[in-house]
Amino acid sequence: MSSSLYILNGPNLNRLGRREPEIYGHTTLAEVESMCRNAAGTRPVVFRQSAYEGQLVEWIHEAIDEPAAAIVINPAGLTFTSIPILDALKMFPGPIIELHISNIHRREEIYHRSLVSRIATAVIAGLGPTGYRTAVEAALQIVDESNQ
Ligand code: DHK
Repeated sequence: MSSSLYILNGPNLNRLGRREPEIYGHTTLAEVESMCRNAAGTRPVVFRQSAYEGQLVEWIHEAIDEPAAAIVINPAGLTFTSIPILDALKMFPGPIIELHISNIHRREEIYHRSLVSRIATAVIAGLGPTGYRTAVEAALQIVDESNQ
């Protein structure tokens, strides 16, 4: 079985669909997960969400140890504050796609400095929930190209 694609989501993303729909849209996290699994095709997907920094760190360690093929991560508010998430991602050998539903650079200044961008292979921001599909496709393309 091919190695998994980890898709990790941070705080408040469990409320997608009900949370500031003018920013994040009406798509629920369950619908996002379904979109990601469809985009991944036969590639196994681990799709998780947590409000807790340590849980996200432990899932990144799981991806490191598997090893997973790639990580797509929307750290949400932890993007801008979490050294532990950055440090964990530094240990992951595969591609890391940082994803934000909104264009964080067009929002309040507090959302402008991502710690995760210091290690991410690529950053996708502002495509709305469909950005997840783009992130999955990009991650798997990088994986496929590296295996050629
Ligand atoms: C989601 C959040 O919860 C915010 O804290 C980020 C990100 C933006 C998003 O656009 O997906 O700043």
